[in-house]
Amino acid sequence: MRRTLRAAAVPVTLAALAATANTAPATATSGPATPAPPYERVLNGTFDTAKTPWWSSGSTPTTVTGGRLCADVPAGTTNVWDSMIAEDTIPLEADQPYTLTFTASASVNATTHAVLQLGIAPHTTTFNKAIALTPAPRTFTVTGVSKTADLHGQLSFQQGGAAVPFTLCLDDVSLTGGVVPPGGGRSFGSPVRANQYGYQTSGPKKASVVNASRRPVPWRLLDDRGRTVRGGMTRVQGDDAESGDHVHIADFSSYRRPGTGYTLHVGDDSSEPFDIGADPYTALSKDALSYFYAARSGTPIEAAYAGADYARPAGHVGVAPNKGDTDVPCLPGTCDYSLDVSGGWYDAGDQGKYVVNGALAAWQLMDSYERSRAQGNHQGAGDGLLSIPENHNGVPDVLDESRWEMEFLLSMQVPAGQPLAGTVHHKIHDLAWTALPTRPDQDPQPRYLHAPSTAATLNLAAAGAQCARVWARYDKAFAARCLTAATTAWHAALAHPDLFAPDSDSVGGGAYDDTRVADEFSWAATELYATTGDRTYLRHIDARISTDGFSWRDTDGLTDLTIARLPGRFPAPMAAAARKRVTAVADAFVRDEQRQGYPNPYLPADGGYVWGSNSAAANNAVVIATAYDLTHRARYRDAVLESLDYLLGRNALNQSFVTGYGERASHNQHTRIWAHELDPALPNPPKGSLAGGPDSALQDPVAQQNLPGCAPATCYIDEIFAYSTNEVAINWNSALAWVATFAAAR
Ligand code: 9MR
Repeated sequence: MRRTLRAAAVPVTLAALAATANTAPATATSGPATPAPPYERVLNGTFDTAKTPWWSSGSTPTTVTGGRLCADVPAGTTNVWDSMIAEDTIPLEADQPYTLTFTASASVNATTHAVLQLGIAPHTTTFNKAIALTPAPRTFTVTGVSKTADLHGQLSFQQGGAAVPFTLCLDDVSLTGGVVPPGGGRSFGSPVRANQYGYQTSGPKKASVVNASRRPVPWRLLDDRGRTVRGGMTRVQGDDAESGDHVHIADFSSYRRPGTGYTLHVGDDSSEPFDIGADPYTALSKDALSYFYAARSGTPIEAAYAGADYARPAGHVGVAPNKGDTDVPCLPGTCDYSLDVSGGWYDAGDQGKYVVNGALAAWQLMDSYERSRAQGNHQGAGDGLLSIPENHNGVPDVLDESRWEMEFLLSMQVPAGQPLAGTVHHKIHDLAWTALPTRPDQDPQPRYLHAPSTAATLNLAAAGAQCARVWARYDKAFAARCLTAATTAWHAALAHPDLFAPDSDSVGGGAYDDTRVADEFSWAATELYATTGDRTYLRHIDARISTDGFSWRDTDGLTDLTIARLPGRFPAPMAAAARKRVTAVADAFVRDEQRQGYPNPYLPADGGYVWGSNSAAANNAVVIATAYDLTHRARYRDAVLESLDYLLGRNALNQSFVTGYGERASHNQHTRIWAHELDPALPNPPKGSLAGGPDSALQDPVAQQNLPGCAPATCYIDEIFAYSTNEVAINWNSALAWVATFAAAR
């Protein structure tokens, strides 16, 4: 139940909210003061078609009928909050009046309580008023003054303890108040934005500076003792469309003295501090890869490896209250067997496990290994580098870690003798969303296998073929298992090319829907050909990399990246063509990065940032890095390092998106495990966790409440319920790990 959520640390944005709330709203300089506009604080109070983001207690099912929200209220519950209809994450300002109006009726004369309070401890109340309902709809008004500034306001209608069951209908719910306009009151700190972690001694060193001047302005680099060690003039980059900022670039690349606590100054403004060092990225590579151990399912996370804060009992090993994952049935009506699908990594802030995303993340770790081996990079191909149970076992740690997922992926294949044998279940997850926080071993939800999909089947074929290749030298039996599963999956996909996971299947887990699988066919054929040399796969290899990049849904680019990684295994003309395309796309990404005020290699054609835009940035950096491997041209390597600058703070938000890396680093990511914002006894996500990043489509209520009107590059908030901008996810950390490992000097 939501009421168990606990106190939140006050995020920076709340401080901004409080500060803004204390200043009077803008008024005309003469004449009577203009009253603050009545800002609407409720999302979807008219219930025209949908009920989101409203929710109700399990006891109180609701439907939207005739443009109203109607609820079946049970009799005989104990507490008034045992029957609730509510909306969460309503921003409240301290000392501001709020006015609620709504229309309501009940099938019998009954009472509800209209309550505005914090949805998390200490549940500070703005108003709590008993409302007498009648069969005839009536309109009510309730007012109160908020005592606190908090993003976690909760408006609810509570009617537990009713003597007889009744139907309650609500409409035209409106809550107005506050002086901060929706999307206002945000502060991004200093206009001088640098990589808040560290620059490589030999690499580019630039900061982006928001400055209205049309002419260059002076900058100074200060060391940790406040001495100016270098100075220069900015270059005027100009108006930056994605952020709306007018940006200058300060370039101090020529400064090469290692040290800590440097700051870049323009006028009275200074950047967050940063280091300059020979190898800042070995640490990031290690931390980004260590994320996966902390996210493992099916095994206790041990303090000896993860640190005491991150230790937890094994999740989903068939021990109550868990109902998975050792014997998981199919969703009713889809099959009549059950599978042991324990293990793998939890996908993200939720505890679902999804084959398409898991295979991409595992592939990316294995690709990092293959790349590192080919390039002699110890960090990505060494044993004993990560703090995991399998270190010092003679196998590179990154392979050990990816195997944890591979074993799970193999277990998702439909067994021989069953209908659709050889295809792969799309996903396994909870029947309903659990509350935040929920530790994996405490998840009480039933879990189900969802129907097989062609996309999942081809993902297993691709990752399985790669698995066979990379494990051949370390564990022949495992390599053989991977290859058998991959070829079986391939043939099953050919036989069933149109099993599509629906986009509507997103309750209790993500949909990961994908109806275009030509790209997965090509990628799987590429991996299978690279491993086996069997020419029958060649005619299926037809996808190409493009400036759309790649993702769990669009894997076109992985065809060319694999060919470019392993040119000797492909016919020479294919290898030459792939190489040409990869470098051309990398050139475009470098151009995109350089023509923006902030060095993001992701510049979508429509200007909008997608859900998980940081992974798009990191994956585009992977393409640029691959161009470096193909050409050894320094400009590609420099562009990769600047992409890391973007992720680590040189951006429109002055925000490092990597936990533990920088003064203003994301740490309230959406996760049920490391939900420190909601329970101070829990840790923040582990160091090296990447947040999803700006998403200009505002796809969750927190984003809709707090980010309307945001410039695309600023549509981000470090708040735990903002899942569309601030989730952790395995495919995002795999991209970060790949890039950081590339950048690591060892
Ligand atoms: O990364 C996914 C993104 O591309 C989609 O737009 C989004 C909505 O479908 O889902 C994202 O994946 C989430 C998944 O559905 C459930 N687990 C958390 C994932 C990261 O937010």
